[in-house]
Amino acid sequence: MNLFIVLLLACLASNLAFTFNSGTTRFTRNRSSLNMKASNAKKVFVLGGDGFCGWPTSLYLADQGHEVIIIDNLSRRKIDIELGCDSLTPIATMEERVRVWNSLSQNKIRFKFLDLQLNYAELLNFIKDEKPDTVVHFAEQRAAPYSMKDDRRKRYTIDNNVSGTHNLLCAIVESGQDIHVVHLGTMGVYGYGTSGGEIPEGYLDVILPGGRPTKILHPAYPGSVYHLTKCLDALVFQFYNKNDGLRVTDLHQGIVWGTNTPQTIKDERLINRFDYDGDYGTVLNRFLMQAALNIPLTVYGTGGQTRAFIHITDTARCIDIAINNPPKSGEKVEIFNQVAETLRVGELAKLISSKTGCPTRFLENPRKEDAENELEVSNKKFCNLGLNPITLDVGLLDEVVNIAGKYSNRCDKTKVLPSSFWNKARADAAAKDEARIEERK
Ligand code: NAD
Ligand code: USQ
Repeated sequence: MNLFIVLLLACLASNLAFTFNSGTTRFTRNRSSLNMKASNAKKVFVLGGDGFCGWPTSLYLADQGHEVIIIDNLSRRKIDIELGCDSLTPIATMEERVRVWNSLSQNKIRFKFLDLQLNYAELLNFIKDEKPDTVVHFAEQRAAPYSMKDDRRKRYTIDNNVSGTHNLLCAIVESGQDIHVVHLGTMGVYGYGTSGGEIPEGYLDVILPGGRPTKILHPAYPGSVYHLTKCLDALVFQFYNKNDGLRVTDLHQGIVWGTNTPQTIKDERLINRFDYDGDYGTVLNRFLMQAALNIPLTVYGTGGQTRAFIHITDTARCIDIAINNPPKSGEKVEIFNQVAETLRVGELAKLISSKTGCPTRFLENPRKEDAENELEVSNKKFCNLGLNPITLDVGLLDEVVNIAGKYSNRCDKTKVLPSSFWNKARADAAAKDEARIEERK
């Protein structure tokens, strides 16, 4: 009887503690879902866990009870040095991040410095020793503008991304273990609305000549060398799935926005990366940072480009859902569209401008891309598995503006305009761009 009362009190206390922590932001989850997840706990490698998506995802997965080991070669930090730029937020060293998290949480994480492209033998041995259930693969050069900067960066992006992905699959086969791979792909593998109508999740039902119905991988329409690497990855997955029965989930993610998550706000030393420069900054976070600093919003071309978006908190949730719902043995590569909504770049600028009073500046587009496009994307699979995606919310936009304002002294304004051009014609057009000439005065 006494034992029963003790257990009852313990349950009540844990629920009360959670109620106290929740209710302040829409990021929070209920306790029963946390307990449910803990019973599914897996050993997870997070490749690229020092990056913008990988770091908050690692913390979220640890909070869900998974055993997390981050693998990263810190190349993104080296590229910051190479570009003479830095995250707007002051990110701690990897050692410090891990130390702080482990001092705050019972769900410890570990870090291993390893280059996926260059250290194949070490990767294989680590997989053999640690025997992960799941490998989440974020570890690629992910900026389209950086991948188009020059021949050196084009070659680096192909070598790093395609070889890294291939090494991972090769090592899993060689280890003889049944490991589920969760890979971050991109909406850009489909092009943006080029096949007409709603973009399905990975596969298309088609009728081949002769009236034969079949299912094919959606045609690839990469718009940069970076996006090309994701199309090549997709073929690598198809091959290893067919040949070796590897279980793979490929997540075609839209543009991620936001900075903080419920885990990264626990301590300033856990803060997430915030890229704002012309190469690595993505459109919505850039506009929010520009609004905070009253830098005219940099709309490329007409602003008629429509893209898919997802908040960083949902990135982490989606990965957890994917980990907990692996394809069964013998099933084909699972493909999810990891997006919350689609938005037009010019409309985003208009919204932020009307909210903050920051003017908009239309720049000659540095990219070779359609000036206007419609985009409709299916995200049914994640929604059916319980995702209730965060959509553009003024409160969350404000939060990003506030963070950008707080660290505005760290902004190097000379890094804001685009400095990578898709081809010579785009570079020449930009050179003549009145707005850029004015900027140089
Ligand atoms: P990021 O550059 O911030 O993080 C990538 C991480 O991978 C970095 O920490 C880097 O050091 C590491 N890395 C790169 N090459 C490596 C290698 N050879 N060995 C070990 N580590 C390596 O990028 P991100 O924004 O966090 O994106 C993560 C993944 O998600 C990428 O694959 C990207 O293509 C995909 N994605 C990102 C977005 C977005 O908006 N950020 C949208 C869709 C898809
Ligand atoms: N754009 C502007 N102004 C800017 C920056 C961008 O108008 O200051 C426009 C671009 O021309 C483009 C769109 O906004 O039409 C999106 O550009 P982006 O830099 O935000 O996104 P992108 O280059 O597509 O790449 C990002 C991530 C990449 C991910 C991809 C998802 O860097 O890793 O794969 O989003 S998606 O776009 O859905 O393919």
